[in-house]
Amino acid sequence: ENIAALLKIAVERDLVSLVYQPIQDLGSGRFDAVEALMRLKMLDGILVPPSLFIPVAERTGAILELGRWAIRTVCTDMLAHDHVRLVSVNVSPIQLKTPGFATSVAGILGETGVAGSRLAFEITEGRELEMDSDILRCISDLKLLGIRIWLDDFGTGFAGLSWLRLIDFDTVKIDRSFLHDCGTPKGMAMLQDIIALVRNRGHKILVEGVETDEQMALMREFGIDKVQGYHVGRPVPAASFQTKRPVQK
Ligand code: G
Ligand code: G
Ligand code: MN
Ligand code: NA
Repeated sequence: ENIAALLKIAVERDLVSLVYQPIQDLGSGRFDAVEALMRLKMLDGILVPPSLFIPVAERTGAILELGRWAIRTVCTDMLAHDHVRLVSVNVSPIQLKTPGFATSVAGILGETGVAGSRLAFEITEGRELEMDSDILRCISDLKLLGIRIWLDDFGTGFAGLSWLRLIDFDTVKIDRSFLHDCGTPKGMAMLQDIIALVRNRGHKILVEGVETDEQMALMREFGIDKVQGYHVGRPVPAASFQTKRPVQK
């Protein structure tokens, strides 16, 4: 339909872009990591939300070209921003399952001269795709390139727990709904349980959706490794990165 047609011309017509949202490391206090988020606009300039176009891109296979474009763009943006230590990129399980994906990533790293250790790939537990040996092999190839593997939106799907058993994620991102629900005793207990579960398995923890001073204080009290959310900073284009910090609050 409409979006599918748009996705076919998105790269060549410059309809797709990336914004970067800062991630703060609470241990060091540094804002030296960012998450790359894709933006798609229609021909009239109106933005299409990712919740609409990513599923279509996955269904039509357009995610493969868009994904390669995103990784290449992230790498070239990083060359101009030495102070950004790490960029996390959302990667669909469809990409991981495509033969040659890790090789094409290695090619992009080689051409741009960016070290794999400056990238993390965020994987969201798939709705329609199960973890299988192809994906596991791809993940181990990516790790050999130095790329970190993060689990995104943990706690929102059905597969998260089994993925934790199968994959040694560097960092697990706890979905923002758990932080937003922690105003009630039940919600707070749930957040603490999830944190304990992830921590006891040896993964670093990033909590998403930190919006207030109170939430920030709670994250410090809980010893959370990294935080992300409007309190830390909103997504911005690479051109507006600050010199010392990826993004101004
Ligand atoms: O800002 P926000 O609405 O962009 O992001 C919503 C969701 O869209 C993200 O959490 C992520 O799951 C997805 N998303 C954003 N950018 C990308 C991308 O480049 N690739 C993939 N596969 N998903 C993305
Ligand atoms: O990859 P993921 O689905 O987590 O993408 C992050 C999404 O969450 C993006 O759409 C981004 O705009 C949104 N987001 C980031 N920080 C906040 C926040 O503090 N509050 C809310 N409500 N949304 C946020
Ligand atoms: Mn993400
Ligand atoms: Na997320």
